[in-house]
Amino acid sequence: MNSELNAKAKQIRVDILESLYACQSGHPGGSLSCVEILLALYENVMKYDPKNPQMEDRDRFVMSKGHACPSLYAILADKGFFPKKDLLSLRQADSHLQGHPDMTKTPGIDCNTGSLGQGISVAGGMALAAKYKKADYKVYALIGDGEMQEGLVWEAAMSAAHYKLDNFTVLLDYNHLQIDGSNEEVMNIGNPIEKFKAFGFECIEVDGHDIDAITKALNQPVSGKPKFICCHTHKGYGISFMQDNHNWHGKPIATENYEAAMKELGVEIHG
Ligand SMILES: Cc1ncc(C[n+]2csc(CCOP(=O)(O)OP(=O)(O)O)c2C)c(N)n1
Ligand SMILES: [Mg+2]
Repeated sequence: MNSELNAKAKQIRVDILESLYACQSGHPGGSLSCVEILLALYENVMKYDPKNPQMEDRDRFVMSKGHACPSLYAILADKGFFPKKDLLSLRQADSHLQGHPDMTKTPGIDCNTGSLGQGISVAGGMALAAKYKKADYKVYALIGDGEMQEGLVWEAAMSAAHYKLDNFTVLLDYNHLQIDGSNEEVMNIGNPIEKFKAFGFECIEVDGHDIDAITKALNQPVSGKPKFICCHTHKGYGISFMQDNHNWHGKPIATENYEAAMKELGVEIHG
């Protein structure tokens, strides 16, 4: 594994927790579970220009599980879309970094999301638009497993296969937990791979915390079909007391928890 990118993943986790601690709200669990997925996309695969966020032929990323945007904000700041200090204004009324992604405010955001199920649908539309325009950009959407309970996800999947969107990749953050329990308890989603396969996708399964494996899956060529990458992850990954614990889906981080988390990430806190 690439040790430089693993070090970056750790730094992104520090940035996420600092921004969430500063605003005393937001979603730690789902933000921490998708760090490696976003790093594979933004470090290894996607075409974009932080100095020209609207570049016509950029690849598009849609954070369909919009509540996990602190991880996307941390990566966009790291890539230079906006200053890193902005991360500490997360969720403030006058900040461009709102609790859910807003394309009218934040450089590098291509779609407003937050209402689960909508992002993947818009992303499919963007991929279809690229086909009509004969543009060669690609579209990537990240969905949550709880999000798969939304009917819209399946309308998007059906149409992506119908229109043979081989420029469209759906990544699943398969952490088995949603807002107040496991998927199995709340609403069993069954086998996501079998489902997306049945809907006409090319399906690949990877360790969702292995940046190289995710990158390889993203780069695997497909023709005439959309791609589905099932990323096996842990909610709250990287912080022992948050990991695999749905109680950390969305809650303020108390000072003792923040200090313990920073210690686990090897960061000394002063003052
Ligand atoms: C349509 C809709 N219903 C409910 C919510 C509230 N909500 C926010 S996150 C969440 C759970 C999502 O779980 P999952 O997709 O598994 O996300 P992750 O585990 O990656 O955080 C819910 C129900 C919402 N944002 N949108
Ligand atoms: Mg989940």
